[in-house]
Amino acid sequence: MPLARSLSVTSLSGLEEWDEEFDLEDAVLFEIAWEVANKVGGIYTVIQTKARLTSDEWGENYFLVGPYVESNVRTQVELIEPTNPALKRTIDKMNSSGCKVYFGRWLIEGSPYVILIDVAFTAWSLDRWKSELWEFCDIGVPWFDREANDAVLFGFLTAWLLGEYAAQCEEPPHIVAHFHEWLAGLGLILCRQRQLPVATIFTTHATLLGRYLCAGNVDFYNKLAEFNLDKEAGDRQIYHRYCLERSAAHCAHVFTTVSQITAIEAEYLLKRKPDIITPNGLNVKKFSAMHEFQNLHAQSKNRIQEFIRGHFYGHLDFNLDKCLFLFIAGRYEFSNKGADIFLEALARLNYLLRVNHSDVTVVAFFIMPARTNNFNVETLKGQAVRKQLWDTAQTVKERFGKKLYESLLVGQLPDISKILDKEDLTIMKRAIFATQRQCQPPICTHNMLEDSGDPILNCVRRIGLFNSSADRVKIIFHPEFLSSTSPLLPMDYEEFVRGCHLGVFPSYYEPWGYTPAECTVMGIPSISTNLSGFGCFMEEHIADPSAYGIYILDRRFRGVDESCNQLTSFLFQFCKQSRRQRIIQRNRTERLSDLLDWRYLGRYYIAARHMALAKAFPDTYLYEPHEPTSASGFRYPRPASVPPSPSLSRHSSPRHSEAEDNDEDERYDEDLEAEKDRVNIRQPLTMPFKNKSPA
Ligand code: G6P
Ligand code: 1S3
Repeated sequence: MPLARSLSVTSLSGLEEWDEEFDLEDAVLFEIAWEVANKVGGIYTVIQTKARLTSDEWGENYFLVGPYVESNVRTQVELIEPTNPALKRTIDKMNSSGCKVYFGRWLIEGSPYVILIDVAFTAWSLDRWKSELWEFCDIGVPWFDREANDAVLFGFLTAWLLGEYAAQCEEPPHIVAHFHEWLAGLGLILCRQRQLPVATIFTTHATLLGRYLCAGNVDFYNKLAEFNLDKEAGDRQIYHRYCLERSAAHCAHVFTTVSQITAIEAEYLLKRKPDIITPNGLNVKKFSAMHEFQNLHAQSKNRIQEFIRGHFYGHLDFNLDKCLFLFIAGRYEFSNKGADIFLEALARLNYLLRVNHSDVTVVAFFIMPARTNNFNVETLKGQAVRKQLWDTAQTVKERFGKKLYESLLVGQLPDISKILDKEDLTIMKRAIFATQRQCQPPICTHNMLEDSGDPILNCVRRIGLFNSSADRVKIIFHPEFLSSTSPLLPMDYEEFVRGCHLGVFPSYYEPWGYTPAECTVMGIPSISTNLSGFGCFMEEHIADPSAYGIYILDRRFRGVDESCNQLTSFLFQFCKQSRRQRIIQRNRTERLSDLLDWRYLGRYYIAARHMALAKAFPDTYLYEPHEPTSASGFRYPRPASVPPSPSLSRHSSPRHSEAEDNDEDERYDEDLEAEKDRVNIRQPLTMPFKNKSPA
């Protein structure tokens, strides 16, 4: 018997401390997902951001497998010849048997190898493979479900690839194949059915039934144990997809999901408890200067303010310096993403700001793509008017400057009363007249195709927030993802997030939720919920999340109205903060970014692979589960420095002046304290699920 190699996860204290004995040299990792080099949703972000870390660990033995989509390949992939001889033989053999398999480097950080399979090219095998599927496991895929047909083709082709690769290796290989989501799940089922020498992992990023049930009007979390699963899946015509998902979860050596909340969902809906949670990380960019992200906030905020100047032309009766930018962004799932309760809370916030005579104005952006027919005229006009005012100011300034210069040349101070002549005044008056406007600034920036049925617009109509002068809360619905080439708001998503003050994501269904995580690593506070994977993760690892700008809304144990009141209270408290308090809070938020870095969270993926190797190749690998120690269950402590609540501010004066608010020295004091607060996240964390050591 070969020497058992120990795969220890007891040293979760840092990747550099992984057991020296552990030798991956002859093991090969295939990671298979429909979103490899193919952006559809969040799984793309998982794979793309994790690639660098996984490439560092597996080097030449790491291969991502995805579908071949020509437009993606043209922009993201450099096609090359495979360097691994067994893989080259595999691809050649498949291509000579009627497949089209491409090999290349994905041009992202870590430049991982990608194997891209053209599923349409092998569509001639679809019926045969579907019958085979029916014969061996009674799953019938209907002809009209295009996505499921693609899943069948992709599944048979990936299993073919893995089987052929195993056959082409001179020595028996140790293959790990990590499959993401139901669309890739059939490949895993076939690996087990064909008894291939492959250690398999299945990760679900959201269960099919969970997503469908939540999108309807169902009290999902309280009814988890009561659903008649087959019937619910059948009623929604997704029974075959559900069967593929559930079989993949059961066939896998190791089953994982992205959060504790989705683990509970999986246990009820897929009937298997995940072996380990693999939370989603990000590639955290560290700035050399500590305040760079604060400066970036100020720069991006200036650009958003410019947009606001145009959008509200003629109604710019609020102080932009006292204006807070809030936003919600994501796929347009009105209630799943919590846009419904956000709007309701904004209406309540508007009332509170008005009755309290607050001088703060809130602009709430909704960035959710819907069907549109381009930008609307009124919105474009706003930016044109702003540009014209700017040009007018420049023209007058130039004329003014010239007169000033000429006067100084002859040794005289100019006559201030004459420095602006009649023409200057006429140009300026004309420009001011152009800013007159009969209507209110628009809510929506685009012409909506389904205006009368649109849930956001209908809700705005109901709550009556129409951007009127009296309203302290203004709403802008941008039903398209942001782009730096937009004629309206030329910013990409990252720049926009940096310029905002608070991200609001009160989701009802959110297995993980990258949006608040992205805010965190950019140092922007956010609101998430205890029904989102991110919210639960932060709640578990931070003693006082709101002190760090991580507000977690209770949507699990409260009714909708109560959650809405809590959200209103978060928003109102946030509006009461002074600039200095916001700066301090952003510093704290940014300090959490290590917690969301793949360099740290990647260890859960490593543990999952070790578990799978030990289960599939027990003679060669041994998995030693991590035993909780006193150091596990690590939490970020409450910050030692000043609390963010205005009422508890360390300043004795009841109200800060603007001068104080702008006192940037405070930032540095806070940063010195921050160093004391900064904790070493390389300490071990509790592993929520562990498997047992092999007998
Ligand atoms: C950053 C900048 C400061 C600026 C502040 C505005 O911290 O470095 O110069 O004053 O942002 O913060 P606010 O929360 O008011 O947008
Ligand atoms: C899913 O994508 P979604 O936005 O459809 O997977 C993401 C990555 O794991 C996750 O962040 C998200 O919550 C899920 O919903």
